Amino acid sequence: MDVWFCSAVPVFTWRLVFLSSIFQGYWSSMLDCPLTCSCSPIEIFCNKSDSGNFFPLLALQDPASNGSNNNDIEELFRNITSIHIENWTGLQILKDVDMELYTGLQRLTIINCSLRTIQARAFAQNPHLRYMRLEGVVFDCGCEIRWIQLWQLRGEAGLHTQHLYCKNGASKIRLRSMSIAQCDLPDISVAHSNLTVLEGGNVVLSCNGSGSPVPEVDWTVNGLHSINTHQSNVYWPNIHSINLTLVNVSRDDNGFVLTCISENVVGMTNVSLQLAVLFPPVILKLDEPVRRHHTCIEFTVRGFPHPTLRWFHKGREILQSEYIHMEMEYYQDYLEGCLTFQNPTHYDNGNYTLVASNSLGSVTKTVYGYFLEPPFIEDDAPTPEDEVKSPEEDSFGMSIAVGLAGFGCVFLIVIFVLINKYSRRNKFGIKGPVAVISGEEDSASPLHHVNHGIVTPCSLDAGPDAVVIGMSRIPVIENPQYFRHGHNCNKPTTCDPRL
Ligand SMILES: *[C@@H]1O[C@H](CO)[C@@H](O)[C@H](O)[C@H]1NC(C)=O
Ligand SMILES: *[C@@H]1O[C@H](CO)[C@@H](O)[C@H](O)[C@H]1NC(C)=O
Ligand SMILES: *[C@@H]1O[C@H](CO)[C@@H](O)[C@H](O)[C@H]1NC(C)=O
Ligand SMILES: *[C@@H]1O[C@H](CO)[C@@H](O)[C@H](O)[C@H]1NC(C)=O
Ligand SMILES: *[C@@H]1O[C@H](CO)[C@@H](O)[C@H](O)[C@H]1NC(C)=O
Ligand SMILES: *[C@@H]1O[C@H](CO)[C@@H](O)[C@H](O)[C@H]1NC(C)=O
Ligand SMILES: *[C@@H]1O[C@H](CO)[C@@H](O)[C@H](O)[C@H]1NC(C)=O
Ligand SMILES: *[C@@H]1O[C@H](CO)[C@@H](O)[C@H](O)[C@H]1NC(C)=O
Ligand SMILES: *[C@@H]1O[C@H](CO)[C@@H](O)[C@H](O)[C@H]1NC(C)=O
Ligand SMILES: *[C@@H]1O[C@H](CO)[C@@H](O)[C@H](O)[C@H]1NC(C)=O
Ligand SMILES: CC(=O)N[C@H]1CO[C@H](CO)[C@@H](O)[C@@H]1O
Repeated sequence: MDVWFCSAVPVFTWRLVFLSSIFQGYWSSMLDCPLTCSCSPIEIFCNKSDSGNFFPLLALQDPASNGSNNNDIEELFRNITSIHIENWTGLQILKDVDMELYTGLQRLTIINCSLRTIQARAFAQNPHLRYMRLEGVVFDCGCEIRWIQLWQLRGEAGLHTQHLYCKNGASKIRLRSMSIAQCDLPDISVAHSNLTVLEGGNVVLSCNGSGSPVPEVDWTVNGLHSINTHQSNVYWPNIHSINLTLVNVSRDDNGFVLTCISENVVGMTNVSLQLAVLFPPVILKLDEPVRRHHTCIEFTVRGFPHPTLRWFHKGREILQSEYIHMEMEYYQDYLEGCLTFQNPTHYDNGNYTLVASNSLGSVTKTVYGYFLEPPFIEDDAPTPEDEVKSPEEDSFGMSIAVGLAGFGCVFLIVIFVLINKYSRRNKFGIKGPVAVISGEEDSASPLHHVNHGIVTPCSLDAGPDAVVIGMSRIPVIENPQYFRHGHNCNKPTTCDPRL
């Protein structure tokens, strides 16, 4: 932003004199306050008569320091929230260039100046302006100030509480009662409401602005990806028409909001429509399973209309269950998510195929999912490879199993001893050694391993009076392989009740 042009005219005098102590540091090194004003970082207050015909602007002190300080200067101007001008007899017109630097302005007071008009859209860059006090101001009646009348009627910027006047030749009338022919807000009409178009297609969007004075019309296309051209035409007396042509419409414009603006000296109207661009699905990402809270095959699919997703494994469609299900979220025309597995086993290893389809097409992609090595089927002692699988879990599970088994065995021995000692009745007996129950029959089942209890390795084939109730199950040991570790206790040395 070029600050220098604003201060080009009568700035030199200010610069010489007014180096106020209000300014500190680089503030004073860059900008000066107008001579007849007093300034603070947030306010410009001018209550002394001045005959200059310009709006008070902070003056750039050292024009040579260009570019590098622009951000600081912008911030200096943005920090000004209040401007007060009084008795400035030369100030007749307020223009948008006067106001556009003060982007943070909230209050503007103009008293006893000879202001005759304020440009329409003068405050286009002052979105925070919420109070304007215009006292002792007599405008020139005319279409140019109709917008102020509309602001007053709408109660914008506090104008509805003020007495505003305009001068029509010799007579001074209330602004409220000013009546100007052919001076109204423009109307706008667009051929479409929302628009749906196939990717690669072409489309023409027609927008008419009408009114008196004849408005300017334009489409805002900032950020639009598709190639676009504008073509305008005026239909006398009062229609300005503009065609926006989009060529080879891009999928990146799906959801884009196009706005047509119609503007004349009285004000601006606009209308917006949303573009929907249809395109067949693409699978942007399909990753091998990763272990998080659950195990997840991550995917990103894009398409519009939003595609439906199906998964296949070993030639069969995967039906959602509590063990395998899909979680996903929509973001514009993207679908991102996970095919989630709960405690997958070697049984789940294999290719997973994602099929994404919408009305425009279908696409597939396959990823190999490797979860676990198949367990050993042989009944022998566990091999080291088996144990390498997940060391921490193994050792933890093993210590629990061994502990529980040991406890069970000791308990049994105690019971056995007690029984032998106190109950010599011959009907009571324990048949043979401890039964061994193999876990292998469970281990091949992929889905039934969650939370299934495992029968204690030391379960006792006891008679009806046996006291071992409660010992028959060891809770929640997930991996069937742990089970084998638990078998240690069936070795005669540790577990034989006859010991
Ligand atoms: C201008 O404002 C200052 C501070 O509010 C005040 O002291 C001074 O008297 C005013 N000058 C005039 C001419 O009103
Ligand atoms: C603008 O105001 C903010 C806070 O109100 C302050 O931190 C910043 O230093 C000011 N900038 C300048 C250039 O005065
Ligand atoms: C404004 O100017 C008029 C004459 O030009 C003067 O009488 C009046 O006191 C001034 N008011 C202020 C506040 O400076
Ligand atoms: C406006 O100026 C007139 C003279 O031109 C003066 O009498 C009046 O007091 C001024 N009003 C204000 C608010 O400065
Ligand atoms: C724009 O105005 C022309 C001329 O009156 C008319 O033919 C056309 O249908 C209008 N288009 C829209 C979108 O209103
Ligand atoms: C246009 O699309 C937007 C967003 O999808 C929706 O809110 C609006 O209601 C639609 N307008 C019409 C006229 O269909
Ligand atoms: C805009 O397009 C319509 C049809 O799509 C056409 O009738 C009209 O002449 C075009 N207007 C301009 C200004 O190109
Ligand atoms: C349309 O755009 C796509 C990319 O968005 C490009 O690959 C293709 O060549 C374009 N087609 C034409 C006819 O320009
Ligand atoms: C459209 O008009 C509304 C209300 O007047 C306004 O808030 C919005 O900023 C305008 N949009 C554009 C792109 O100018
Ligand atoms: C998985 O698919 C690949 C090709 O995509 C194929 O080479 C491989 O044999 C398949 N594996 C299985 C277990 O089906
Ligand atoms: C006169 C002056 O300082 N000119 C500088 C303006 O900024 C550019 C880059 O920011 C410098 O290269 C000029 O020397």
